[in-house]
Amino acid sequence: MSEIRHDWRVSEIRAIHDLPLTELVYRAREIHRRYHDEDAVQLCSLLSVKTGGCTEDCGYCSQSIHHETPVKPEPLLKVDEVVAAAREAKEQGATRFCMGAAWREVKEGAAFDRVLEMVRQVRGLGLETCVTLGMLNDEQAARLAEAGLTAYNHNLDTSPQHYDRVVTTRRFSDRLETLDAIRDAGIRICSGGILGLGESVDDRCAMLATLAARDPHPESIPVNALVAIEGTPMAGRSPVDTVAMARMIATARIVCPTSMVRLSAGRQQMSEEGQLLCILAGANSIFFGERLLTTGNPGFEADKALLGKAGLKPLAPDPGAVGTSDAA
Ligand code: SAM
Ligand code: DTB
Ligand code: SF4
Repeated sequence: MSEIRHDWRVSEIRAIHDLPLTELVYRAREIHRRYHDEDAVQLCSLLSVKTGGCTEDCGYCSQSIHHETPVKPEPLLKVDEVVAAAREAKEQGATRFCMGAAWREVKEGAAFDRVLEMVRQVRGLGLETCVTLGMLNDEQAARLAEAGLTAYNHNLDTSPQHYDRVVTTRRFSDRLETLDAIRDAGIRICSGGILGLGESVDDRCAMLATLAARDPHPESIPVNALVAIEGTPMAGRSPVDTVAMARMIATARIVCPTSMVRLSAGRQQMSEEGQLLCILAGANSIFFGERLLTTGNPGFEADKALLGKAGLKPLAPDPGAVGTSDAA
């Protein structure tokens, strides 16, 4: 039977998730070695190009107008500022650059035109280029594809059942529709979730089942640990257990063998050993640089030292993702 399946039952995923950690990690590594470089970790940098003032009410987010958080709304960055940050990330060793905007959805007009120009220029540096701009229609997805976008990030965040306890201003089905628009435009999908939103283990497995049901699987699955932000409804939650992160990552690796599984938000709250356990469990990417969107992340030097200590190397650029015609 093929290992690439789209008919995973939640109970099957749960059985894998609950294996003894040693066996779970062993199985994840077997799959990992078959489909991925054994000792390479992709370094991705992240930049908030439009911060705060978002009309959605996502319970975890510092950028929602529904919560009083320390984040001050800021206008859309200028193209040159973004390109300078992308160039710096590339010099440090990043091969992928992700730009986030605190929008409920993309709107036509000058702001979207500017984001398209950011995509063109970042892609022109020879970096994989990802954006996360909220909901999107077919025509907007096509324009992003034409600008050279590699991937679009749009997280499911949690299970369909738990979704309305986290966000009430949109539906889970809205998320799936945006994923369809991205796929139809030929853009790679980056979609994952967050641990620590009060979900059950079955919710985590149900989210993975929803991702795995997509054909093809999302090329990229970020696994975030909640960064509990002052002023949000999730403030004061206890930090996500590292072993729970490792279990989720290993399960994602087994259920979606070819996907990049990304150890995303929450690393600053983890020990070095905890982060390495997640990499051992099948994560092959980290966010690289001292900022995520509005919160901190270990800096370039700390991460180079961590990978060096573990004998891991930065993943080389993927010619399939950045093309060969770049004047990089
Ligand atoms: N507004 C767009 C959207 O929601 O799709 C893009 C930006 S949004 C900040 C990108 C993703 O970051 C969210 O889907 C969520 O998964 C993740 N995220 C946001 N705040 C977080 C937090 N405090 N802890 C962990 N992950 C978070
Ligand atoms: C993803 O899954 N995680 C990133 C990226 N995609 C856009 C965002 C993490 C945000 C963490 C909280 C913050 O910095 O505001
Ligand atoms: Fe934050 Fe994105 Fe939700 Fe807006 S849509 S509140 S930016 S996570």
